[in-house]
Amino acid sequence: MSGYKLVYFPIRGRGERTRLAFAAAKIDFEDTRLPFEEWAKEKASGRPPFGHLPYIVTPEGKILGQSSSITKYICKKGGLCPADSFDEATADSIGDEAMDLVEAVIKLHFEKDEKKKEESTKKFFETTLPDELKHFEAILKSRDGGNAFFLGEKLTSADILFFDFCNSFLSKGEPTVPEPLKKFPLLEKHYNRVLNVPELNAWITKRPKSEL
Ligand SMILES: N[C@@H](CCC(=O)N[C@@H](CS)C(=O)NCC(=O)O)C(=O)O
Repeated sequence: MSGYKLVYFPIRGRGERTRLAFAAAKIDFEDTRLPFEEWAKEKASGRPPFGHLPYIVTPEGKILGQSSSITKYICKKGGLCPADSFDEATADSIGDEAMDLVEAVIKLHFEKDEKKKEESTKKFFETTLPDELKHFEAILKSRDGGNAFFLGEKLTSADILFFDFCNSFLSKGEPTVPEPLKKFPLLEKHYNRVLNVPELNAWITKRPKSEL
């Protein structure tokens, strides 16, 4: 064990992106899956930064919260960050946009008003998501004609965060190309490219199954 620990609930949710980063970075970690009934006690301990999960504990005992920041930190540790600072910021911008989509899907999932949920879900899948995917495909195409990762030959946090949105939130964790991606051939190929990174594929095959 490397001494890293991830603390999250027993779901993919906002924690899976970091689990994928650990796998891609080839860094072992303790995958602590806190039962929901134990959350109140954990929150009261004051350990979770900002009072949420996930967080990681480093081998030195330092604690870091916010899933995107943790994911980028682990990618950096694993050499999965672009060396050029503009490329790094570009990777961040792709990851942030993907996380905006995750938050939109989570909001739809928890919408209590059934009529509003139905209308908003329709609008998201018919308009918002295809518009967004068009942008992601254009960005992908701008490097190596779209035949590599977002920032070129090397996998970065941008690929992991975008893949996690598609896999976890559109394909419900199944290793299949999500329907909305099928109209975007370069994104479809990118999905399979990330899925077939051996370390990611091994993790996805062995990880515990959960609905969310
Ligand atoms: N932006 C934060 C959001 C964290 C968040 O809302 N976590 C949820 C679980 S996915 C949580 O801890 N909920 C329980 C609570 O806030 O009391 C991140 O991405 O880490």
